[in-house]
Amino acid sequence: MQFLLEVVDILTNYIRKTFDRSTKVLDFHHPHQLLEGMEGFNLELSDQPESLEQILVDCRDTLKYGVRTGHPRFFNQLSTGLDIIGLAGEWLTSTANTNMFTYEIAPVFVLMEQLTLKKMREIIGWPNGEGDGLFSPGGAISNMYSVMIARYKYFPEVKTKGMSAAPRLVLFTSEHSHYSITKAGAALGFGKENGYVPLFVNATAGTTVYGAFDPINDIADICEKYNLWLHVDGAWGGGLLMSRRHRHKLSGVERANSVTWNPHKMMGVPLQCSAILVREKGILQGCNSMCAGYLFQPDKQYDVTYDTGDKAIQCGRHVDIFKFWLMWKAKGTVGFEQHIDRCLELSEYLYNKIKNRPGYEMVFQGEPQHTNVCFWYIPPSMRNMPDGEERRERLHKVAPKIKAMMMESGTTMVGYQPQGDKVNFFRMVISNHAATRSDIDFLIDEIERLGHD
Ligand code: ABU
Repeated sequence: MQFLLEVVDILTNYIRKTFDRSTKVLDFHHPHQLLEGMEGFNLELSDQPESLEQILVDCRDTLKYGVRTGHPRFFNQLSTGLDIIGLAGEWLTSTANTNMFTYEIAPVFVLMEQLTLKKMREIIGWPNGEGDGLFSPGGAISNMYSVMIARYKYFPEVKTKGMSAAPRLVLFTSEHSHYSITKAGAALGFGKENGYVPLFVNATAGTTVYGAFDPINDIADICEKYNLWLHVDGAWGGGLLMSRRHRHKLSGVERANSVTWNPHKMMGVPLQCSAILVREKGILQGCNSMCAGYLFQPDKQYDVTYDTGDKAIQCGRHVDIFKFWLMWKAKGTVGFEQHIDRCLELSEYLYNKIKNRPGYEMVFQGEPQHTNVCFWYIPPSMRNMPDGEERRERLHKVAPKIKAMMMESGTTMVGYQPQGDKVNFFRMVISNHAATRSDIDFLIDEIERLGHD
């Protein structure tokens, strides 16, 4: 008990400092430095047990050399923030240490999952919230589920006879969609050739880099005409369904056959929390069930339809639901709406602040649809350079250089990437409800401080 109390002390100190803006976002070290061992902190495993005092030091140092993703100035990822209720939910989940595969060992969590998924389906707009779903280990796996069940829907015999039971299949997705769609296609035997049979269309609601929303209704019209499975990847943008002001960006989502929606992104739920939601009831079970007799005995004393584990491609499944359910209880639907609206207002503030500011060029014209604000910072020495290859080459190096200095000084973090023919640019995203306008101002000052040549 004493040991646990000391761990709690370490954790609460960490949390307090995470929200203190005078604390750094990270204390960067290169991999070789951490591997060589820091003072009192050695990653090597030992044959002999270490003392509990050393274990406490290991806990403290693990946090010390990590990254504070809940810090109000951490803008690097789509999943940011440290929600205190969600965190309590995660602690409780670990304490319960159970598995989602059967009602037998996770009765309360299984019911919470069912009820929460139904609520999400109602918000999507499927009649009476009917349908199916699961929480999975991340958006990429949720997207993979959608491709699997689409294939099963049209060619169910693939489950027992293999891919030779289906023609050569092809799926459609946009250039800006998440790479997990093509990854799922590669893993599941889809190709890219003309002449293959079209089966599946992915529409992205909130692309990873630009935060763009595909026109779901237009795509749904084509899918209906050609009898194709429509999946909406709302891993990033799904959270906007909670907002009366912004949900129109997913207009038509109720026409999808399946939807990926990651509460661990825009809704601030601690990692991991990703749902695959399906309009047709029973198809997940049909596609994936193997009826393992040692686990899913049909003659248990309760209603075994609550043994939801056979719907999954995993066997053991982590309890991802409790923290989300607890946050929903604590905030109410209205609290999630406020969170989403606030993050979008902050990104609008950033966009308005930099769109005409000397030294900034926006990557795409017009207001961002999501919280993604994509821009180049042009250092003073480059501002009068003519367009051309030399400028492109120099500009390509600017964001990585500023980012490296940011990480080494530990003050803030923001992502960058190239996209298509565009050289490296910053992608600013906001999903952390601890961030304020002052943090946006800080980021701009910091880019200008570090980028001033
Ligand atoms: N699953 C996409 C996450 C990418 C990001 O956080 O930036």
